[in-house]
Amino acid sequence: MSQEYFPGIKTIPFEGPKTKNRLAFRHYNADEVVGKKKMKDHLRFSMAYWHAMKNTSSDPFGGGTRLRPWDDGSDTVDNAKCVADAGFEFMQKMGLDYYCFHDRDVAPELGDLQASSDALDAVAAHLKKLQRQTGIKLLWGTACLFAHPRYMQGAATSPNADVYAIAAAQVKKAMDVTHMLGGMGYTFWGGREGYATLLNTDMKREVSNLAHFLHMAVDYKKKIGFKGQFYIEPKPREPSTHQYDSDSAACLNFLREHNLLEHFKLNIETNHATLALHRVEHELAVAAAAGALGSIDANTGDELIGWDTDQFPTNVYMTTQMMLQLLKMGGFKTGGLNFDAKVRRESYEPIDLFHAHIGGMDAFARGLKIAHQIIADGDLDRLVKTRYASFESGIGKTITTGKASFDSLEKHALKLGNVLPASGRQEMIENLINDYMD
Ligand code: XLS
Ligand code: NI
Ligand code: NI
Repeated sequence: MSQEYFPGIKTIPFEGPKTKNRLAFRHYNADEVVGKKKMKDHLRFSMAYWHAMKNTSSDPFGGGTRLRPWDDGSDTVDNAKCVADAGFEFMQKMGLDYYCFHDRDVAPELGDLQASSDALDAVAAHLKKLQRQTGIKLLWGTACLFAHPRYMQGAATSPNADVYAIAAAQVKKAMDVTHMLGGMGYTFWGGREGYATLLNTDMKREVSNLAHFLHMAVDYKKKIGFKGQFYIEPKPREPSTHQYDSDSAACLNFLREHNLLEHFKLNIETNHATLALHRVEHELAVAAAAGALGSIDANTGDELIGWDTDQFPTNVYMTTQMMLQLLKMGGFKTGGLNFDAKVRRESYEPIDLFHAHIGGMDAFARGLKIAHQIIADGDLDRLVKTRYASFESGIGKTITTGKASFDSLEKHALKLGNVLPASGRQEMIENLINDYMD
């Protein structure tokens, strides 16, 4: 790395909650052990290349505002290498151990597929060198199957077979590059895999084509010996009106129906959960219950704006609930917390990228510590256990073990008087959680 792109900013230190230094961590102390693991191994923070390095902060009403001295805007391999240098300098200074990219973030899309693939190879060789120099790893790679006009009507669900073929070729190449870079995963986000109106849509065919696409990806993965984890990232809408991978439950259903579940886990994004009218902890719990919680795109939405604002997560109550779900399932295996988040359009200076990531990392560090303490104390767990205690013996146990029938339950019910469950104690439990929040 020759040029310094963030002059005047040093590696962000941990200084504890009392520091006045805004370029320091108050809570994230990478090597501090929480439970049995270091914070950095619990949280596995990752930089989203598209938002941190490439996003210009344009919005539907105006162009980009962001100062990005590492990008001259040209579609050249040399420019892409400068962006990569800046990215690795940023990750090193931030203490981010992982990154994620789309093929078209790291390298330019050129006139034809071969030229684009060659450019990607050239930049990937540079990324490999930077990974080796810094120890930073690729959490997952993916292909951008939503920006080019050819994908306006979908990629793996396009009504046009040639578009489908180009999408397949693009994913094949992105998988090759991810494999070459030792990527720990590969994500499928169905950017435009959905429809605007059913009037022109053969939904059954589109969904079935999507399943064939993913089966081909599984076959190709085996062929090249790629051992990384495949992820599907649910999102209900935007850019499509209706997306097929709308939420965790819909993805799991699709994967089961098409015999793909053993090959995929989910990459849950907070803002996508809320667009689907769920809380993120719901999406995490649904995925975890199916043994399919793989990774997290850490961000948050704005309750007053109806789109994917991809803001940095700062709400400790939310990160606590997320970490509770994650710790309960035993933590990440291949996944991590990828900051699929962008600084606001008004926050246009490079230093704002640091403030944003510091806030997100501190919020998750606090969430981790609090969730760990809640689990260690055991009060919450005991309350939940008590709530379901009637299923641990007697008639309840015959239900959980599958030994009950309508006949046996009727026999039991006829002996009962008026039955009410115990109070849910929601408010008391919320008060209990608040005890941990200061
Ligand atoms: C967009 C998605 C995207 C995926 C990767 O809303 O979150 O960024 O994470 O294609
Ligand atoms: Ni995402
Ligand atoms: Ni998103």
